[in-house]
Amino acid sequence: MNELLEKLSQCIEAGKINKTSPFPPAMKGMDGADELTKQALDAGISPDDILTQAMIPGMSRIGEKFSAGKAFVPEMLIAAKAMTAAMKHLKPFFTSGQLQRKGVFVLGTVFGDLHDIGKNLVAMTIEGAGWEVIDLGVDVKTEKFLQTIEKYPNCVVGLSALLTTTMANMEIIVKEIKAKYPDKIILVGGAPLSKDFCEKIGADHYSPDPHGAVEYLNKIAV
Ligand code: B1M
Repeated sequence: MNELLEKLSQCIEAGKINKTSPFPPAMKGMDGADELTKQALDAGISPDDILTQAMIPGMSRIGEKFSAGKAFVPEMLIAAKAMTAAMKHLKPFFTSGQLQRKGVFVLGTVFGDLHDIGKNLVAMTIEGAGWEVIDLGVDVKTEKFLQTIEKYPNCVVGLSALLTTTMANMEIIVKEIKAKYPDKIILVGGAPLSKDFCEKIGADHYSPDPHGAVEYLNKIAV
């Protein structure tokens, strides 16, 4: 792989945002994701190669480590920040249509539930995997999901719940979405959930972590 792309991929994985960022200490003073993405574009490397050969693999590696318990929330957050710094340079190519997203993922924490740390990690990881993420936030009512699906008819929906009490609200949302859009794919997650619960409420997939969500989305992306 091109040396610049190799370095950029390492910066995303390690959470090296830019030259002045102090983390990780071993990369102090070195160019980070911000500078390297700009350099890659200036060197004539296509935005698509930068995204698919450097950024997404870097984010994917940290996601795999997180899934395996070899990386933790702060490392995921800082990797996502490095990804955002790189993504800033690619935004104009998405806007112009030169770069295509894999799809639209509409995500929210179900109504009655205010927990968003895990949901935000899922959002960042999925965005880092090349999807457009519409994050509806927390305490999201069924109506809001339905309105957003109307706006993005081909989207995949993601629901997060952290409380045993709000798992019941997740079931309401899934049932109402499926009643109106029987083919809509719904992915669910959150600490108290299980595969059995996912099947019971009629959702399509349960993932215990962001990486599993990305793996599933990549499988279903057309
Ligand atoms: Co809350 N809380 N909390 N809380 N809170 C828990 C969840 C709890 C287990 C604590 C406990 O009692 N031990 C407990 C739930 C018990 C239960 O129902 N089984 C609890 C409770 C009871 C409450 C309140 C009711 C407390 C009260 O007021 N009496 C209250 C409810 C408020 C509400 O939501 N209506 C409440 C409030 C809060 C705070 C606001 C103070 C704060 C939330 C801040 C925020 O999110 N902005 C908070 C916190 C921080 C927690 C704990 C400590 C940490 C949750 C967290 O962020 N984990 C939590 C106890 C614990 O987990 N140790 C607790 C880290 C995060 C990375 O993991 O969210 O599981 P997680 O997300 C993971 C996976 O689940 C998965 O990927 C993420 C990354 O691996 N995932 C998905 C999540 N969503 C996904 C979606 C997917 C796929 C994967 O696809 C769509």
